[in-house]
Amino acid sequence: MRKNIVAGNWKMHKNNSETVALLQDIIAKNGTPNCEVVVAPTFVNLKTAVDTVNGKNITVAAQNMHQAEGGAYTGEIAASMLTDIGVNTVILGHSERRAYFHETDALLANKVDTALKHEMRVIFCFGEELKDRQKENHFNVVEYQLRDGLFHLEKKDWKCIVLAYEPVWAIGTGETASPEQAQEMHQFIRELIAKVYGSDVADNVSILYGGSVKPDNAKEIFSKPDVDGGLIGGAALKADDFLAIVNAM
Ligand code: G2H
Repeated sequence: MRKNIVAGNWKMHKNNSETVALLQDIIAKNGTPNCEVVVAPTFVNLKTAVDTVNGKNITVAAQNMHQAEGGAYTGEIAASMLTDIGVNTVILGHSERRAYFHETDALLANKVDTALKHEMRVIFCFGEELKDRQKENHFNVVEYQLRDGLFHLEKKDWKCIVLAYEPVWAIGTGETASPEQAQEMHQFIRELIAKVYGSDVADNVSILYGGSVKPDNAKEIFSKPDVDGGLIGGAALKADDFLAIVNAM
């Protein structure tokens, strides 16, 4: 049975003391959620976050990592550095990484391989841009992102993969895909995975929706049968908003 997950992607927000304060607020107000709760602070605050949530049933994830094992890559972070501090989940392929840091599907396939080699779980993001949807090419775009980024994997690898469909036109814009648009795409993705890997893999992979999820729209989006949770940006930066979304699951 697949897992429900609500993950907060903090992007480049919150310094060290703010990270502790937000986590303590989340811990204090968190009840017994019906899903796994994940937070992804910035690299410099990951160790602090791991120590703060220790024993509190909150997973700490990284927002990115480098594909190499180590070496002369100034400014980068290796998988082994993450696992060494207790971070075993990594977000890869976020549209901001693709757009501003030129991350291609081929590069992401490499990063996925490195993460899996280190027995990490990958939250793999993908999604079409507005122009793709306007040309009604969104299913094709998503299919190719998945084929090029993930479909080289073996069936056994999929237990370490979580998918996050994030239509770029809905990210940080206040515009959200309608619950029907989210369901339509999530169903398409699950059927595609079933075709390539079989229904056992498709039925067990969690598919999160991301893009302007807020306390007031989360419940309806999460009520759709193929939406297994969310990747939350702006609304993950306040404990009350984030937990309202967690509790909508
Ligand atoms: C999409 C999402 C989190 P927001 O980037 O990954 O951000 O909820 O602010 O649109």
